[in-house]
Amino acid sequence: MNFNKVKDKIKNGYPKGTDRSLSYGTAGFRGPANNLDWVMFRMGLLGALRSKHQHGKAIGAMITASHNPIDDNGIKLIDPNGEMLEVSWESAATDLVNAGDVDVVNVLKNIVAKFEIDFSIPAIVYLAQDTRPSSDMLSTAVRDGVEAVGASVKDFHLLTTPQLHHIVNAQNSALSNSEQVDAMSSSLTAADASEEGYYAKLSEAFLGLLALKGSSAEGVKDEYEAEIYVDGANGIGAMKLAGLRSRLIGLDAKPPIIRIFNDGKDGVLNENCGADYVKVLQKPPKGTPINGAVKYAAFDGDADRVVYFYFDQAGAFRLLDGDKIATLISSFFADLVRESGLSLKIGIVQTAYANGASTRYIEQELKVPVVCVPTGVKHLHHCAKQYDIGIYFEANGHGTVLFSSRADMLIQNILDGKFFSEPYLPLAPSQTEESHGHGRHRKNSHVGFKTDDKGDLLVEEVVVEKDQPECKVAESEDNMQVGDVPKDELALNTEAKVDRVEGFSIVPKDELALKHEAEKEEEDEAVPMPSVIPKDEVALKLERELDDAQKKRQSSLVHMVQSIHSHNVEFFDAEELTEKEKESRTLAAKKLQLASRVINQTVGDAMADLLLVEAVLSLRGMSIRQWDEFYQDLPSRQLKVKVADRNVIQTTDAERKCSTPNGLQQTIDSAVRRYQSGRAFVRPSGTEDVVRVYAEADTQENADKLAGEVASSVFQMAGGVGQPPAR
Ligand code: G16
Repeated sequence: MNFNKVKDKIKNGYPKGTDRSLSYGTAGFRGPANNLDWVMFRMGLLGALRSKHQHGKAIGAMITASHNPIDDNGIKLIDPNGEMLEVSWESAATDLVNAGDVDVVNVLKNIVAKFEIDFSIPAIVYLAQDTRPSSDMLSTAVRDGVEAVGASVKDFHLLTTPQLHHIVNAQNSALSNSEQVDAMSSSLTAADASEEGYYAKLSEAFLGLLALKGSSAEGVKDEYEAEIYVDGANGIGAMKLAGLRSRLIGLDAKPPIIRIFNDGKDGVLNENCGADYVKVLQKPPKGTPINGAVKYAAFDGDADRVVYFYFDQAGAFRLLDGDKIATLISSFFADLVRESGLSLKIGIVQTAYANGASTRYIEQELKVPVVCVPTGVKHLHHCAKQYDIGIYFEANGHGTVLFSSRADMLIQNILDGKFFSEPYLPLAPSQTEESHGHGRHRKNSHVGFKTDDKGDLLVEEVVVEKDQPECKVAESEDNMQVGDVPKDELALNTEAKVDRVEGFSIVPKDELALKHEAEKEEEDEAVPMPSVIPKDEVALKLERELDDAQKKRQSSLVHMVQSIHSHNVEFFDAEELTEKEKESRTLAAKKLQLASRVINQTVGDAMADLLLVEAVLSLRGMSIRQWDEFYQDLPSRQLKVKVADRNVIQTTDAERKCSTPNGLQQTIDSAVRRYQSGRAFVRPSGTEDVVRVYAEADTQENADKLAGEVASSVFQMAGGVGQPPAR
């Protein structure tokens, strides 16, 4: 381990640029671009170490500040499976960035020791950047960091953030041959690990899905608007969407007409445009072409978020944010799961920003469970992995859908003509706490049943994932149901069928006892008196053993039936289905599989999400207005407050309450009580130097007033700087 080059580069190119303490925020390091080169250099070092730690697999480094103004920049590191950097490495990143210049090498050595890194392993970092003017220079700094520890760089230059996530995942997946990086990537090949591979994957699946659109039922009008205007935020998303659009040429499918505005030709990145602007200010972006357009979407600066909007008949702006996208997608998947006859557990993950009306709609109308976690895709993503189909969306439009390997397998079974449920029936995920590293982590496992060759019932525990951050899942059993087969009927039906299943090979008690008795009698005859075990004792022992065995079997059966309840598994034989039923289950499975391929399962992706939403609307013949009618948003308002140190605000309960500064939460509570349907919370941003305030209430006026009151309290009690917020 020779770090001389590192020392030299720090001294002659990348001295530390601040005494302020920085931390790996919601999505990496972010700040004014003119003081970030040294951070980038250090992240290049860390990316190389992470790659060595991951046995030389590619690590991604994306230079972007996403929704932030053009003069900011930042870096997001990407793990080998295409997901965000593992949380346990975030603290290593923070330590490395906060070290004084002379301490950097020591911190590197500590990281090598702590994570037991074999420094001799070759490493590679995949680099990409958004369109910011500072991105070229900062990308060079990352490269210098990577190369200073002898690792190599593959530079993809301009990409959207989700494209780089996809490429990293595809590359590592393809390289791992038989050893899967994870289920979602199992079908990816080396050809997928490129920008072209990304377009090919998305467009093939999207066109395949559109081709399954049936003719509308008689009397049902197809209301789908096949034309959409997309605000590219004057960023990378505009450029890459044009690339994707050129591949959307279908023979059997009619792809939508995509028109791009704010394409960067004459506007400034994120200035009065983009998904964040549209969502936070609840107004259309600058340059929205009103004439003739009926449906719009807006991307953010690195194209990992999308929101929709339109103008109603009175010309009023209507926003369909991440919550609305989540409801559209969930209802689509819930329908398909029902139609496919599969027992797949669907769940939705939201944050405190989710509009109260959306949560109510999902729980009460769609009957899908909702979990609330802190802001940041890393939290939502991990939580969504608990489901067979885990859907997560932040209200700001950042989200995706994750399919478990079990879901992939069951869907494929139907496509292979296997309509019956697998004999393997996992129970709801059980979580056991264990002490690990810096705190409490959860080991996530399924307890399941399967049958062996002889049909004997076996119980097994399958560990799904280790080191998962805490994520509470709603316990309500009713909420867990996707299909609606009455529980009792199903239980009875299942019990009856289970009775018929081979595997309960217990020899009836009496027969065994008799057999034993007979043997003993034979022995008694052969072996005279003294060593004979008294007959009654043997019988009792056998009885006890049989009782135990039977109890175990019974409790397995009870477990199995409970499992069936919670997963709504149907036991049926293929012969019991009519050809029509088989056809409709196959069609649903096809749609599920194609939808799982349209979506980018590594991270929220504006382009992939846009295609999925368009596919859902098209298959359903649904207009944006009809989608908007799912539920009415409660009016809401978001504000930002500048304070001297935003970290004086500490939060709890998935950021819905603040624990410091003292008394702030009580002040918020008493303000909330004064408004009908009032709700409000505050939290420090992880991407900007501000405290964010969110409020909702029965009317827009009340939501605005409540937000204003809360913002004033933050300003007064948390060390506001500059102009106090207007009330
Ligand atoms: C990032 C994260 C999102 C988060 C957003 C705002 O998005 O990926 O999960 O919602 O920042 O975070 P905060 O409120 O902490 O500033 P992006 O699109 O900016 O990378």
